Amino acid sequence: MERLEIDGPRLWRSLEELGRIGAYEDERSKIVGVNRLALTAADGEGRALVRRWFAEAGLEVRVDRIGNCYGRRKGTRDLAPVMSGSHIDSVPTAGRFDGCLGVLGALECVRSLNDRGLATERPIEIAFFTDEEGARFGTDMLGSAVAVGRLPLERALQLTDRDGLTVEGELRKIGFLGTHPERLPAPHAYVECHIEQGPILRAAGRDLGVVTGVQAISWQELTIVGKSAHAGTTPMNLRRDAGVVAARLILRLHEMATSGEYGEMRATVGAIDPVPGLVNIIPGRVRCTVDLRNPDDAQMARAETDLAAFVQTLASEYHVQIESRRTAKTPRIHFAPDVQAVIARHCDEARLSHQPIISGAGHDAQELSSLCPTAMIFVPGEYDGISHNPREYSTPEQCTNGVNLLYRTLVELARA
Ligand code: HGY
Ligand code: MN
Ligand code: MN
Repeated sequence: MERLEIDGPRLWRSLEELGRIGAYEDERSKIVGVNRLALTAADGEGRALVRRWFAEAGLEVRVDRIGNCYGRRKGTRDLAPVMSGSHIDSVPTAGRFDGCLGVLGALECVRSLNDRGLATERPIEIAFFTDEEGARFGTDMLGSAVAVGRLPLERALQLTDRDGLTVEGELRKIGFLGTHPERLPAPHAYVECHIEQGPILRAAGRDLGVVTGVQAISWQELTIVGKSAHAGTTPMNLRRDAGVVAARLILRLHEMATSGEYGEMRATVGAIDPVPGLVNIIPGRVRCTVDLRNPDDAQMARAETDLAAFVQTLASEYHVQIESRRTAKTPRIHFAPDVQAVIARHCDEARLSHQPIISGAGHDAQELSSLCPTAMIFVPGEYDGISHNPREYSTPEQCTNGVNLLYRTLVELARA
């Protein structure tokens, strides 16, 4: 079969059009970023646009009870579909590619099949999943985790954001509280195209990455309760300063991650909210988040245990209470070698350089891997692959290479 090619400019136009929804100008860098935080009006607008594109591509569209949106292209035989997709919700300071390349890339594969009038034996199903980022409701891969049964629907619908608004209420508000059952029947296979979001492929001069799996993720929210008091009159020995405890925690996490004692661990305290947060009052409360990543489950478990012990020593040393709430936990994931092999073979046939790479970020694919053989294609990024930042950027050529590989891989897997 002559080489399958997508319409690269059409893919790029779709990325640009979706990227205009929730666009904002970063006041410092003047770079245009994207803010389509999960289930906000902007996310709703982006969802409506992509759902319309699914319908215009002739897909059978459905929305499930957690707001996941699927589009199915019939096959010549009624078999389990080959699936592809990702997310279009974003962090508040995003670029145009994280997640969107995977959803619009899958759509471009369908559009290209339609252009050629090409039938596949297996149906091809594409999707965008709800709240992959977890930035608003606190746990990542929310929609795909419900679809595969890792998270119960009721618990997911009742999650709340900082203002106490629920997932269910916000889905209803944007018109995506669907009625279709949320548990996804096992696809035949799942392949996701995504930007690497890191420096490795670009630095190695590789065209693409064949993703071997995803590192373990552990998120928790700590609430440190000391005592608010006057910053001037309160002697140092009488203080119960929650801010100092948070600072000790941040430093300890940095030491743990850089010491090598926990393997290739990464640690981030991304959110720190001191209360009352005023210059002349000792913070009596601090809410902060802990994000741990580790490619080794045993090292992750050791780090979590040691962190919990350290938190206890801080509590007694500073006479504060510290409460920990786990908000996300996923193990190290290994993707299917045979799906990776199909991707690598198509890279070789297209004379595109590639290398195996583990994903530093979480993805919907890690949830789908519990249902079916799964793998991912990574596209390099410019500026050290920066992501979760308006500077996120992959070139039209890098995106076209990645989606061409997705296209060829899906068509091959769709042969019964
Ligand atoms: O946090 C992550 O790894 C992903 O961006 N949700
Ligand atoms: Mn993503
Ligand atoms: Mn992301």
